[in-house]
Amino acid sequence: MLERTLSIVKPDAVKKGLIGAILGRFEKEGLRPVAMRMLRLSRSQAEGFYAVHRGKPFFEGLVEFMSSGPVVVSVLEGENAIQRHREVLGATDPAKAAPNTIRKLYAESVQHNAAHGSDGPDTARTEIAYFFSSLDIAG
Ligand code: IDP
Ligand code: MG
Repeated sequence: MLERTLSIVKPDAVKKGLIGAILGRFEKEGLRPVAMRMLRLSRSQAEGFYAVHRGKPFFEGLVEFMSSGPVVVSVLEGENAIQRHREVLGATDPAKAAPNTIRKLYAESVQHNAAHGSDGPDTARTEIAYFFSSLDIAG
């Protein structure tokens, strides 16, 4: 099934010059960019994006981190894009991520973990709409 997912290169990876490596890897895996933008999230924009995690012990640190520098947000399209993107991304905690996944290769810690990917069809729709209007999507 052709799907779209929301992908973010997080501030730690942007700072380390890994935008090309990460997006290039997704392209090699058959996940084609159909919309893309670089921006710096405000604290309230980061809180809104991660609203589902409000109240968790890591929420404040996550918001601080996600608004600490620029990110690259993109919509990636492909067969089973949501699950495929999560597989290539690897587990949230890089210590538990499979070999050769983005997080195993590039993440520093469970918080500074290089990239984000939507976790299901409903969140993909909501997250894509958080950053892009239908007119922004070229695919
Ligand atoms: P995911 O990004 O793999 O979907 P989520 O559980 O949705 O993981 O958590 C969102 C983000 O919050 C993670 O990617 C990571 O940056 C941060 N995070 C999650 N769990 C922890 C934790 O236990 N400590 C610190 N940060 C965390
Ligand atoms: Mg998640």
